[in-house]
Amino acid sequence: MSDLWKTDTIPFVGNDDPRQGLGFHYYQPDRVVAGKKMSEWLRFGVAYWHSFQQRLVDPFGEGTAQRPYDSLTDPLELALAKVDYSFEFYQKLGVEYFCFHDRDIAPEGDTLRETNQNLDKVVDRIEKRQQETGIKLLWNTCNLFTNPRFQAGAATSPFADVFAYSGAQLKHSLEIAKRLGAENYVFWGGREGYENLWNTDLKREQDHMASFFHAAVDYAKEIGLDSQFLIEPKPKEPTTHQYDFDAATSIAFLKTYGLDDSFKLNLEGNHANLAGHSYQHEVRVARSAGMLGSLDANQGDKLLGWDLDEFPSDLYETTAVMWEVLSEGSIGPRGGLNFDAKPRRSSYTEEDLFAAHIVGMDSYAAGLLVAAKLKEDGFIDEILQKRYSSFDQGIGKKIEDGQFTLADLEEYSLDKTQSELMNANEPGELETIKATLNNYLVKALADA
Ligand code: XUL
Ligand code: CO
Repeated sequence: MSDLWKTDTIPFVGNDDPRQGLGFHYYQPDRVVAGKKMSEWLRFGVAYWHSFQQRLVDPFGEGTAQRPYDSLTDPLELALAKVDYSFEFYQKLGVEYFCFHDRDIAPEGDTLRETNQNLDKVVDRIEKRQQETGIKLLWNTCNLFTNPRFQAGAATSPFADVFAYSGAQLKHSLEIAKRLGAENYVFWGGREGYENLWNTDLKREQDHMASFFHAAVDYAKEIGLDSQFLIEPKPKEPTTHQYDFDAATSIAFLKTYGLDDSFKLNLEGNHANLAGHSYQHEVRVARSAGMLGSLDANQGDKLLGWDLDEFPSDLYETTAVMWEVLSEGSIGPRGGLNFDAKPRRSSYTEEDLFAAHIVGMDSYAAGLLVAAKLKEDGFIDEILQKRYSSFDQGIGKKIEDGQFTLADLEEYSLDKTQSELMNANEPGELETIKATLNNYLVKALADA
C-alpha cells in the first residue's frame, strides 16, 4: 500500500512550486469564485467503473491496474471491498459525489432475481457508507451494453425478450436511484443504434426507445423518484451509429417523442469530439435549448479517433466549458462534473489514480478561475453584445420582434449598394480575441 493512501486528505499546495506533486494547485473547495464556492460550481464526481471496476484494459490488452483488493477471489467479497475502498478514496480526494452502473458494483447471477439479490447486498453497503460519510450519488445508470444479450441493442434490440429484460433491469436500477438519493439518473445508449441499415428498422427501433423512456418516466412517478433524468449523447462506439448522436440529435429525439420535459442532457467531452464538435459546442447547444443537465468531464487525443476517456488537462477547453457554466449560472439544475476518465494503462498505481483525479479537478478549478475573470471583465459578453447590436434597433429590432415580411426586407434592401452592405459588417477579430484569451489564461492563473 502506498504512503499516499495513509495520508488523510490530498492537501492544497498552491502554485509556488509548480513541480510539487500530489496536492491541489488550484482547487480549494471553500474558495468563493463568482459568488459561489468552488465545490458548488464544480460538484466533482468519481466514476466507479473506471476507478474501481475496470482495470485499465484497452482493446488489445488486459488490465494493468494494481489495487489492494486484487487478491480477493469471492465475487461478492470483492464487490464489498471495492465499496469500502471507493469511499476512502472519495474522502481522501475530497469529492462529494460518485457515479456507477448497476453492473459495476455487483456480480451478475444466473437470473435477474439472483443478480438483484447480489445488487441489494452491495447497495446496503453503499447506503451505509453514504450515511457515514455524507458522500452523495451524482447519478447511477443501467449497464445495457456489456453482456452478450445486448449485442443488437437493449431498448432498440430487434428481439422482444431483450427489450423486456432491459426494462426489468431498469426497474430495479431506478429503485436503487430512489434508495440512494441519486441527484440524476443517466441513460447512455451504447448499443442503441445500428451497424447497418439493411437489417435495421430505424423508425421502429426509435419508437421502442421512446416507449422505454416513457415507461421509465412513469415508473419514476409511481415510486416517487425525483432524480433528474439525463440522456448522454455519443455518436458511435461501440455501435456504428448511435441514436443519441449528439446534443442536437438527442434534443430533437426528445421533442419528437414528447420527452423533453422529463429529460436533460449529460454531455461528455470526448463524445463531443467523436461527433465532430468541441465540448463547448455541445454545452452551448444544450444551454440554448434549456437542456443542460450535467457533465462527464474527460478529453480525447487529437491523434486518435476513439473514446480515450483521458482525465482533463487542457486548460483552454476547461476554460471554455466553465465559461458556459458561469454564463448559465450552474452546470445544470442538479448537475455535477463526473470524471468519466481513466489513467493511462501505464499509470497503474494508486498514486496514479489520485494524480489523475487531481489533474482533472485542478484543470476545472483553473478553468473556473479564468472564466470568472473573463466574466468579471465582461470581455466575451461585450464582444457578443456589440456584434449583434444591429438587432437592438431599427430593422434588426423589427426582425427579432417578428414584425417583418419579405416585402419589407425587399423595400429596405433593394437600393443598398455593395459597399453599404460590406460596411454593415464589422471585423470578427478572432485572432485578437484568441490572443486576449491566452493573456487571460496566463494572468488569471498567475494571480490565482
Ligand atoms: C461511454 C460512457 C458511459 C456513460 C455511462 O462512452 O460515457 O460510461 O457515461 O454509461
Ligand atoms: Co460518459
